Amino acid sequence: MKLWLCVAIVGVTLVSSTGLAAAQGDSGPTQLSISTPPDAPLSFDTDTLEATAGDDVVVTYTNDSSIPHNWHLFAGADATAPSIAKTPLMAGPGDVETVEFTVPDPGTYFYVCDIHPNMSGQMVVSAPE
Ligand SMILES: [Cu+2]
Repeated sequence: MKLWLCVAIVGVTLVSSTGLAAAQGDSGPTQLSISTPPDAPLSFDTDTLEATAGDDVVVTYTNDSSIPHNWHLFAGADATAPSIAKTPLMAGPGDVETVEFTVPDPGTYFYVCDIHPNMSGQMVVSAPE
């Protein structure tokens, strides 16, 4: 009985993940990368990320500095707007965190490190072609 239940759970999991992959197309979510370099420990390596509205994206943040940081995206021009997505604070160096979300409507969205307001940039979202 226990074995049968296990098989049923695995089967349901396989079916649901296959369905999800099909809905997103074969290529899966769009991958975006951002980091803090060791020689500029209070900055992001880019102040602009580009994305397409409606895409599923995975943002991978790599902290190569020795200072804790994160990456936090807001639904507006600054950090007073509602939060869209963020990675946990982390210790670095070499720590990697990812966050997955659906890209909002076309526009320009603010991102920042929650503990260093000078570490900021913008995600520029364009309409799908
Ligand atoms: Cu920081």
